[in-house]
Amino acid sequence: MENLGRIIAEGNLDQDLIQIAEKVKEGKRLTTEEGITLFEKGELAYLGVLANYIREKKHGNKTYFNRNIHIEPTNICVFDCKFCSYSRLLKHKQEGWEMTEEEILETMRSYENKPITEVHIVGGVHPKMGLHYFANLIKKIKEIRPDIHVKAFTAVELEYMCRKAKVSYEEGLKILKDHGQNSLPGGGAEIFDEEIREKICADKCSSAQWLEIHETAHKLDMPSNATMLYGHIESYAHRIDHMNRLRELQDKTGGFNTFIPLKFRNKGNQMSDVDETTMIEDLRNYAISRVYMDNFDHIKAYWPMIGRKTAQASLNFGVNDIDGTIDDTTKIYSMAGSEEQSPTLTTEQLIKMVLDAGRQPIERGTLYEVINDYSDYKLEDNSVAY
Ligand code: V47
Ligand code: SF4
Repeated sequence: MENLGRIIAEGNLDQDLIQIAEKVKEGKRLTTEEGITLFEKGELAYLGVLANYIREKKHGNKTYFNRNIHIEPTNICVFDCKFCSYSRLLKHKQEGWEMTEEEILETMRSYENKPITEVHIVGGVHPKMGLHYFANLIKKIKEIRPDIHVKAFTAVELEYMCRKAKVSYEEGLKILKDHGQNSLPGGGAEIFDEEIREKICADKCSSAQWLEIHETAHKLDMPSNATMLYGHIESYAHRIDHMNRLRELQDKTGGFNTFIPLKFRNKGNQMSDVDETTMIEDLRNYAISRVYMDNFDHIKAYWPMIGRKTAQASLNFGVNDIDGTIDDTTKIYSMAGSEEQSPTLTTEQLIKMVLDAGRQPIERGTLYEVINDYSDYKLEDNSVAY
């Protein structure tokens, strides 16, 4: 608060940046041009002050995490996204993996005595794993673990499943919901600009379809997340355009929980010649996301992708959620070259990360219901199991 006031009062910054700081202080929404100005002219320290002001106004020091696992049923995929290091085309099937239904259910059973609250199910788009297969799988997962929150299937997977099953998005989502699916993750959004999308992921669901699927889910009371894949061949204007389309849909439905910027990682994919962004740019991007996405309650730094150190630093640049324990159950980012090669954090490590950043660790459910407030946790107690 004081810092924001000082930026405005001192008046020795670029006039556009001072005006933006004034708008932020008054709680006003930024325009497209102002968003682009932040990217072009905003230095990290300035952006941090703005983002922190909003973060603390919305959440104080509260920083959320959860106890979760991922299930990636297959990495065989009919699509060919240029940035993807993880998938294998159907014709190279022998290089990929396909979990059987029994293997997936066994994974769930192996967590029977562990206090996880969420399973995140996403994978490649496999022609043999369709809508009804997945609906029944979710039903069986819920039989094993009735209380678990099932956050499953990106809009890319859903578009394909519904098309193959010849049902509308509404019908398809309703079937999944009736079998126990609770919400949708934010993947597959990439960058909505049609020209860039054509270059990096031409053959999968369009931007309009991604937005329509999320809108339909929200109508059915299935909340969702939103992502943005940044730091490849897009411009700052493309990032702001992406955020505008999400901001508009959020105005309409209010169904998004969290915005998750995803840094492009360049190992082992068809875009390895594109350099990765610097940590400074990553923090700037989090901060601008916080400032620009005024109708999103939460901004998440997904630590298996960005690395735990940058995730911790991001807590001073607008981020208020660092995802969960993961337990080494996802390969998407380790295969793309993340520093986190076996992503696992215990609850205690997550608590320490947040406390060391001077924030308040809160264990949440998927929909941000508070499960445990660890603000007064003493690290030497060693009392949190798992
Ligand atoms: O859609 C794939 C991205 C996404 C690369 O909703 C890449 O809570 C960077 O969306 N470099 C899937 N990114 C993951 C995802 C996600 C992850 C964690 C939490 C949530 C949530 C959602 O991963 C894909 C794509 O945008 N991705 N390859 C890469 N080389
Ligand atoms: Fe398939 Fe998803 Fe990888 Fe694209 S990002 S190739 S849709 S697994």
